[in-house]
Amino acid sequence: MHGWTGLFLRIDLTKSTATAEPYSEKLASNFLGGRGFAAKILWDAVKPGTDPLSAANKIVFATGPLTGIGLPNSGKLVIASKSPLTGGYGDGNTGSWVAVNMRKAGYDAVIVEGKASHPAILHVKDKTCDFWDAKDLWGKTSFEAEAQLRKKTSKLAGIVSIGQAGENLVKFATVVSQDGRAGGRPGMGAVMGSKNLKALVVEGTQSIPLANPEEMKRLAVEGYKELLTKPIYSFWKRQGTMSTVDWCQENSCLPTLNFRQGVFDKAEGINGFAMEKIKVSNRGCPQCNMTCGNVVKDSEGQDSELDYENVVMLGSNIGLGRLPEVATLNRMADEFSFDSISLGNTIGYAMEASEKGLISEKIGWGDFEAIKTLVNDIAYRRGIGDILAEGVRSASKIIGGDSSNWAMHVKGLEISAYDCHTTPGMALAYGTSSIGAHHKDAWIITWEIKNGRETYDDSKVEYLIKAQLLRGGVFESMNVCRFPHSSLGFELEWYHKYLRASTGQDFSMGQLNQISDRVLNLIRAFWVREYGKEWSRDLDIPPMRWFKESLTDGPLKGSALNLEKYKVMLDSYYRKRGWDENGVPKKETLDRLGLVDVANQLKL
Ligand code: PTT
Ligand code: SF4
Repeated sequence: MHGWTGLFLRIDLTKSTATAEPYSEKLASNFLGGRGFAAKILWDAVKPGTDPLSAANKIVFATGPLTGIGLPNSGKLVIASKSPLTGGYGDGNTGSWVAVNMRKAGYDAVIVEGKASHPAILHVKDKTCDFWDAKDLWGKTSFEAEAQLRKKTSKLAGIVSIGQAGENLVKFATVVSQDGRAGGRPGMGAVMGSKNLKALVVEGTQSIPLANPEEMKRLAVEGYKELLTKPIYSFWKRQGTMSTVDWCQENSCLPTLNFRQGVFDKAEGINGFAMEKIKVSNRGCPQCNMTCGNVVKDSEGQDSELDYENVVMLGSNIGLGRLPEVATLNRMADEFSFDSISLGNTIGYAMEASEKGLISEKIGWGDFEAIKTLVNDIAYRRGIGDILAEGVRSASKIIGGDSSNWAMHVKGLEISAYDCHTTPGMALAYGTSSIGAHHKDAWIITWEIKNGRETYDDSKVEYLIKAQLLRGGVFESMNVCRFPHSSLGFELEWYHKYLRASTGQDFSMGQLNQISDRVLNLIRAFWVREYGKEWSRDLDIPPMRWFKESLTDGPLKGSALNLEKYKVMLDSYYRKRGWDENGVPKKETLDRLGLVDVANQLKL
């Protein structure tokens, strides 16, 4: 095989064993890599009904045929598992040297199962594998853990780790690397914690088998040069994703006070230009020349790496308009290994519950000291923090009142940073995303606003499906960062050339879309299998706040989504995907994609 190493590394933490397992060329060409591999491995190996925090669950660290090759933005790692937050398929895609080193160690994925008897570090170095004792690191932040481990390894070693949120099984704990990259929103950090796995360290020194290494070298250099010519490149280096704050403010979709307002009176205090005033450097994922991580000095004088989502969810959504304080919360999220989006969303929920007298704790909007205390309480599961550590879906069931209407999640995953009171297409993207409410599969909101935000027509459904196939399947499975294409306009043709030089095969767009369709249908089947009798099309409907309570401020004050029209769009979406009226893939759809065994398991 070229392009793929042809090996997975299976780790059993209970038995402290490591086994290299060859996989077939058919698997590679049917699922490509990254998310495709992860979905297939989890479907096959995780028994239906498995407790996500039990030894029986698996966590997969996966790469693809373009990962780690030294072409633009190829240092990305998929981290996937059955999610303790949602109960369905969960994954995230983070930048990490683990991705590059894993390929250089000769593996395309590391599959971890079982549970270590005491806190452990998994260390993979080319063909050797050790289990290090982690008792000195347990209880430390992810930054401290990585710094300590770095002393024992080479400078270029890849390290991903968890902080106290992961150890204490906070359901939205994520996995952190390089003091500011984080991946696995739906609780992948808690899965690591449940396995007593503090960190994964990978060192690799071999070369990745490529069909045409010389051609790849040439194309990689050309690709990096091409990115420099893109008109938006220099502004991107200045602000990265932070320019989205102003765009959302101008378009009434900035999450504010738990997704109520769409605009924030202190937006200028947290926007890209405010960030530039306190910025000290750029950071980024391996093998990237776009380095979109904005490092600033936070209110405690420490470095914090900012992106749009983090700033808004820990800023406007909780009423905080002072960027250095937002940056402190962002750094705390990374240290504890919280997913910052779910953290900000959950704090917003708690503030509203406090305001409405549903909880006795006093947590005022924008009250920085109270927020810091709450963040610590969630990390250590103290008092109300213990309830909030379960995520807003579970918390709303305990806290009650009408709070399930404004617990802002889909399928248990907290909504990321776009208010959809006035964007039905983006609401549908959240409703049908493959991990719960995340924008990674389809960020169609800018297109939607440009092309008529008020409509519920089929063109939106078609555009959404196209975006999901490209972003959620193709990019996640080739496994490279999508920003060169989605944000700078780096043409898709480059990826065809890269795939050819890597694998020796020509993948047409049609073939890539078919792989993507297969992967996304398999993920859908995973949800249906895990939810069983609880599965319902209602799970594809965003929270009632967007339908029943209109925007409370800004030029679009008074606007809300129409539930009946949303449901018509959802029906159309199902038909176009080849799913039945409950959103379950039809037998003929699965058969067409070569997923006959999946249809059989679902008893279709
Ligand atoms: C991603 C999600 C996002 S999406 C952001 S900001 W974004 C938040 N970042 C967090 C963080 O930081 N620290 C933290 N403790 N929690 C965080 N949670 C949130 O996680 C990220 C970039 C970004 S920045 C985006 S959109 C793109 N996402 C990609 C993707 O999903 N796939 C892909 N092939 N390429 C992508 N490129 C971009 O990568 P999750 P990262 Mg992230 C600090 O992980 O679980 O997918 O959630 O990985 O290395 O930080 O890069 O405006
Ligand atoms: Fe990472 Fe940003 Fe570069 Fe993408 S553009 S690889 S997210 S630093």
